Amino acid sequence: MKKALYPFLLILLIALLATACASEAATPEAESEEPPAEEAPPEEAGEKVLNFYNWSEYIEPEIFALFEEETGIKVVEDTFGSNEDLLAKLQGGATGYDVIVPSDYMVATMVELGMLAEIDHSKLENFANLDPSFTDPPYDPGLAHCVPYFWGTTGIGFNWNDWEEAPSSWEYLFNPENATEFEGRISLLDDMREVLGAALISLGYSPNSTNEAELQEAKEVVLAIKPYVAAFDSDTYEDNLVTGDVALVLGWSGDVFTAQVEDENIDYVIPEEGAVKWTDNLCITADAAADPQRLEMAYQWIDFLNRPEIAGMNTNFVWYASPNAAAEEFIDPEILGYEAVYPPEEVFTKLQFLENVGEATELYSRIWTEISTE
Ligand code: N2P
Repeated sequence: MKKALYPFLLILLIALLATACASEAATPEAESEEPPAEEAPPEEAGEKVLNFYNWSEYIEPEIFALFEEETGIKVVEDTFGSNEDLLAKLQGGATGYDVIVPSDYMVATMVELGMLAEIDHSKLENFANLDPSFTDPPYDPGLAHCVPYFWGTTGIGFNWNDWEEAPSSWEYLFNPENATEFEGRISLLDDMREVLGAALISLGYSPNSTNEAELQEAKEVVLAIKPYVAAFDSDTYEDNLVTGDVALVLGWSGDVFTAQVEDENIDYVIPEEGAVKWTDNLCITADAAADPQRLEMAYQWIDFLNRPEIAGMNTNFVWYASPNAAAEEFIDPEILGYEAVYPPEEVFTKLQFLENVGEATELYSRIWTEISTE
């Protein structure tokens, strides 16, 4: 080998190593507070990449490989822990994400802000698989912008070792007398709308209240148990339930069930006063829609996720209910029969969506900051 080639080869080797490390950091399982996708690793010439911004632990990882095998498109996943984090990231200038997963009320906010593309249903072969009760939601009439991905509820996760009867009232979580017993072992979601929403419901108010006095009361409810709270955490509480580091949580249904798969003493209850239900949605960003190639890949990804067998496989992994009716035959009967995943009518009627509260969002943020700093 000629000496003159050495510097060139060295540079090539460094470049290859850098690319390998960078794509390692962007593997689907990697949960990261990494820079936004516009700073994603350089793509190899001709490589097709779709940037997916999803809730943490919210997809069966095998689906990435199946999609890539079939389409040649590599999905790079980055994760977030709350709708507010997602919004802040996009408002902070992240333009690289193609498909994102906001919940109901955040879809409405993002539509208002012009952040989402309109969806052409005729581009989605599997659109017809959706359960009709999901096709005209109040937050996105006629599903003009997004396609429902999963739905679930926000309730109380607990361990039967600590209870004779299920803690089926918000009292068990929010009454400081009960909370003292769980000092340092309570975990609440790191999510202002969910935490204040649950506190508001426990007081008999709407989780969408914009009344300052009611919100102040809700703040006091949360502050009263804060001394016993181990963490405000939306990403690792299910693992902490399994290790026993936390024992009483405000959590999302499927996350608690994935903990139950590890330890059958862990369980989930929707409190009798009612709770929040939510639908998370696959939406194409306005940025992606401006580029025909990105737009096409986004449709392919959303359609793939809506194939009955893929949607079924996804629910079997994450334990969240699927809005995809055709997926049912691929869902584990144990999950389908589980009332806490698919609540019966009398429970369902007590569930409420969080809504876009408009200008009151600032009030929520202020109160949330006061809770975290007090
Ligand atoms: C899964 C997160 C569920 C999202 N880890 C709740 N909207």
